This record gives sequence, structure tokens and C-alpha cells, in this order.
Amino acid sequence: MATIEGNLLGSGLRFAIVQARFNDFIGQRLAEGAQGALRQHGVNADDIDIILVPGSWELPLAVQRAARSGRYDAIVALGVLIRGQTAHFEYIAGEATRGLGAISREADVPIGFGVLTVENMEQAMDRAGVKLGNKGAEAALAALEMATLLRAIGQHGAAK
Ligand code: DLZ
Repeated sequence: MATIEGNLLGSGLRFAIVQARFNDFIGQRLAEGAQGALRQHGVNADDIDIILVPGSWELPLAVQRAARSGRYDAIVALGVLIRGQTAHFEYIAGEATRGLGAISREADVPIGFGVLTVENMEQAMDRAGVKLGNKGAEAALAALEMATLLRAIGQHGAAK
């Protein structure tokens, strides 16, 4: 029996952080959290690209292009959807969520999901480093763990 796990050793791995600019004040904090977490775990600054898109609706297409480029071991998708600001909240949130999940599986590239879906600005702030951690950092670490896990699964059995 084998247990295969990822780890948080980021040296040599390449990442794209794809950030929606809508509600940029919060989005930037998520991006800083994501970058900081990756750097703390050994990822070289030159191995992190930041890709900006207008809003969360645009995340899936840009993430898909990045995933298919073959340049990245993992991608971190960041957005901030605040229910009060849009009647389209459910639609944008649903499409972004489904789209990112489908792209990850189709392209076989881990995508950390750091899209906030909250009721108001206070809840967004809390999740961007104020009270409830930084969801950008959490998404980045999930992406890192998955990138190393996929490598471990690929290597499993190779040395036997
Ligand atoms: C239009 C819009 C609105 C009203 N609210 C948000 C939001 O809360 N969070 C977000 O990331 N994007 C929002 N957008 C922009 C859409 O995601 C998209 O960029 C535009 O509809 C243009 O395609």
C-alpha cells in the first residue's frame, strides 16, 4: 500500500496568478497573499507571473490559455464577487467556478480557487487578510500542494 501526498516545496516550480481587477482593492490583497505564500515556500520571484483580467467572468478564459501554454506547474485564480454589487452575482460565480474546475481537469493543471463570493465588503476584507486569513494565500498553497502531488503521482513506481 502506498500513500502519495504533495508537499509545500516550491523551488523550481512555475506559477501564474490570474487576478480579476473588479474590486481591485481586495483583489490586490489576495494577490499579495498568494505571492507571499509562494515566495515563503521557495518559489522564485521570476517563476511567478501575474495576469490581470477585467472581472471574475473573464477568469476562465485567461486561466485556460495559461494552463494550455505549458508554462506553468499550477495557476492561482483570484476574484472578488460581492452579492450586493451585481444582479449577475449567481451567474458570474457559477460560471467562474464551473469554468475553472473544467479547465483544471481538461488541461491537467492544478488551479487554486481564490474567488471570494461574499455578501458585502466587510466579509471580503475579512477573507483578504483582516480576520479570516487570506484566501489568496490559501489558494496558492493548495495549488502548490497539488502541483507537487501530480508530480509524485507521476513518479510513483518509477523507481521500483
Ligand atoms: C459587472 C460586474 C459586477 C456588477 N460585479 C462584479 C463583481 O462583484 N466581481 C467581479 O469580479 N466582476 C464583476 N463584474 C464584472 C464581470 O466579471 C465582467 O468583467 C464584466 O461583465 C465584463 O465582461
